Amino acid sequence: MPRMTTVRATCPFDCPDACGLLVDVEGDRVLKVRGDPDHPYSQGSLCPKVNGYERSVHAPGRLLGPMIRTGLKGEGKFRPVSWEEALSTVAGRLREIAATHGPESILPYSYAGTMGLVQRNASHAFFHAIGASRLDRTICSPAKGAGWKAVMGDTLAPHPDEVLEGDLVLVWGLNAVATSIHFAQRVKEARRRGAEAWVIETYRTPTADLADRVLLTRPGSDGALALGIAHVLFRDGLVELPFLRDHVEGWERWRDEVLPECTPAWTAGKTGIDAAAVEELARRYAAARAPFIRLGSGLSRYGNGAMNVRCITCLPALVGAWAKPGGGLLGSTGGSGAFDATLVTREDLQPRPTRIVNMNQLGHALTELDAPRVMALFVHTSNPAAVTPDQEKVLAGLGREDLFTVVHERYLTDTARYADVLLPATTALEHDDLYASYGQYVIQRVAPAIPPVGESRSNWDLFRRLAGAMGVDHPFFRQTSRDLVDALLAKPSPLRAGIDGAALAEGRGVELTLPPGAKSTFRTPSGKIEIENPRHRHPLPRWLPTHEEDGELPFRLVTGATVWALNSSFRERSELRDREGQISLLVNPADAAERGLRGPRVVAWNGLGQATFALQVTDRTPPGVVVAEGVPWLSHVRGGRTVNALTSQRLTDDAGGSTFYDNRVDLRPEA
Ligand SMILES: Nc1nc2c(c(=O)[nH]1)N[C@H]1C(S)=C(S)[C@@H](COP(=O)(O)OP(=O)(O)OC[C@H]3O[C@@H](n4cnc5c(=O)[nH]c(N)nc54)[C@H](O)[C@@H]3O)O[C@H]1N2
Ligand SMILES: Nc1nc2c(c(=O)[nH]1)N[C@H]1C(S)=C(S)[C@@H](COP(=O)(O)OP(=O)(O)OC[C@H]3O[C@@H](n4cnc5c(=O)[nH]c(N)nc54)[C@H](O)[C@@H]3O)O[C@H]1N2
Ligand code: SF4
Ligand SMILES: [Mo]
Repeated sequence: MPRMTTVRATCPFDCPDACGLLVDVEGDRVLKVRGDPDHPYSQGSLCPKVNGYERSVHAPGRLLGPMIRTGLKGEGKFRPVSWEEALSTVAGRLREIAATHGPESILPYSYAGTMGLVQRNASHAFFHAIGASRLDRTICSPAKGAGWKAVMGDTLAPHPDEVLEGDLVLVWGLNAVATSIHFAQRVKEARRRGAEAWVIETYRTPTADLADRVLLTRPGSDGALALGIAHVLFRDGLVELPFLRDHVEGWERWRDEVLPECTPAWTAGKTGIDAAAVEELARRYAAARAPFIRLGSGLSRYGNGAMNVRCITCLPALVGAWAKPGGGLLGSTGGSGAFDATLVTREDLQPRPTRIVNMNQLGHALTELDAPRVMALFVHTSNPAAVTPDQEKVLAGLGREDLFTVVHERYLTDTARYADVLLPATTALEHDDLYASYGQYVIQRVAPAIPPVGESRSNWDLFRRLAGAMGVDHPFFRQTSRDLVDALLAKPSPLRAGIDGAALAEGRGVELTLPPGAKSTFRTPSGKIEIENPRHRHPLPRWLPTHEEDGELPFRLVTGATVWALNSSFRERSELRDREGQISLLVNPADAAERGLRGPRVVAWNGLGQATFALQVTDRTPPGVVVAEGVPWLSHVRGGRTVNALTSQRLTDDAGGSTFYDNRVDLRPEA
């Protein structure tokens, strides 16, 4: 009988918490995944999805061996084959397609099913080496990064624990109770210590229930709210002049040229928040000893997303919050530069620079893009049939008989159903990797807890073998994933100077060392906070409209997260689906009455498609805004179309980001 042992791991999911795990193992089975009490950030607690992750690792639907399609595209019928046959089929078809249509007719598609620096990026070097099209990986929140960067450059974000020292916390466009549970815990703790918390949202999320005050702003109007606050701060002399004079560029021009028209009444007109509440928030913000903003990505997924973030990012400068312990703004810690991922991604292996396809426009790429047409699609670590906007177009592309599609997955996802060759992938408990977080500052090196389940292979293992099968002969591909982890760790970074190397080698979560005064060391070209940014096409932050500002259809559609899944991950787990219940659309009672909706179901539609939801009539969402929480699998819902049948391929103002919340729909009862 094998004995039970316990090993450490990191939660690999695309979640800012990057929790520490303890994994109880017996032989080649994971018995239980639980929280690691020694992890500096998560301190032993996990969300309901990963507390029980052994059920995903050993799920009844886990793909155990390679398969080749026998049924129609999308039908999900396959026959088992050996790895040898699968790899030679893939290598043969890719070679043939590259020879006939050019290598740029091959398109990789991957995102963040795992956040591990090696496995997440494991295919890049291979596709670069064969000259495939490149993918612009912008589905999440690059506009948020661009908005921050326009003002703050590469300044390090404050440590999330600083919120505990804040006396005013603004949780802005973040449903922390669902998506950053350990930050939500810290907000509760800050309140216990006397802080006041405000939530700024488009609807009353579960996180709104934690707050002292909730402001509901019209979708995509947060830039106007920030401009209104700035107007009041200057108008009433509430700004911290010495800080502005010493550390901020362009504040006077902003004050004189942009802010005069951004009165509370103007703000109320744009946001729907009454002018008195704008004044009150501005005064509260100025009076706080240490105001802390935790900025989510919600408000960045609009046609004006980067500008919204940029306007908000100016606020801490006005009150000198960066100089105060517990003050400032935390959007993401992902830009810390703790590791150099280009050691894995290796764009230098390209024979020549190839074209770049924006991942939000996969539908366009598969159905319309030409010169050359996409003839091979290789998907891993993502489920585009479910998560990518303009689902009808994506499905039309995936359904093309002349498209050769390879999918590397753990489950029979909606995308996997369209594969010509379906390859089984490991979970993060079965491969080596190295993790950094985008919501805190802990890093962790992780070794496999169990061997690969069935015949599954890790991303890196797959792509190094495929390189071999395609005759790509470069020493880079002779390394193991452990070698790549070592290489990432071997390159020094100031943030890793003086960390506990022994603990890291042992597999523990280790806190990076933020230099003293990091958040007030402004890493911009001018060395100051750049409210005016001369390199930007809009040198001063200002109001920009959303794509759907004046759209024709009556309802704004917000598509937020659910507690019970992470994008389309965890949908293999029936017990989580049961706890979540039916996928609903939240509709205000007045709107439901006006549209004659009585339930149980409602159809939301627009010019792109339609999707059927359970109707949930609730005053948690204001009139004019309907909300769909979660990104389910198409195979689990009535009608086979989900919320992304209603979202568009349009991009953000900067950085080519997705605009998942910038939609309009109309509603009708299900016939
Ligand atoms: N349980 C769970 N956890 C997750 C995920 C999940 O799907 N489920 N997703 C993971 C991923 S990929 C990410 S990127 C992260 C974090 O993702 P983030 O996008 O940073 O945060 P969310 O908590 O999803 O919250 C976005 C919130 O923004 C709100 N919102 C939308 N538009 C506006 C607006 O115009 N103004 C304002 N003020 N608010 C707006 C939405 O209602 C929503 O509640 O979460 C990760 N963690
Ligand atoms: N309507 C709407 N749509 C959204 C969002 C929204 O708010 N609203 N959020 C968007 C956001 S923020 C994001 S980041 C995207 C995320 O979209 P994706 O990155 O596609 O994320 P997931 O849906 O979690 O799917 C990840 C898939 O990768 C697989 N996987 C995990 N690890 C591995 C691995 O090591 N190897 C391989 N080969 N496969 C693996 C999992 O089994 C899973 O099926 O979704 C976006 N879609
Ligand atoms: S999904 Fe997020 S909250 Fe849940 S265990 Fe993973 S990192 Fe922690
Ligand atoms: Mo994301």
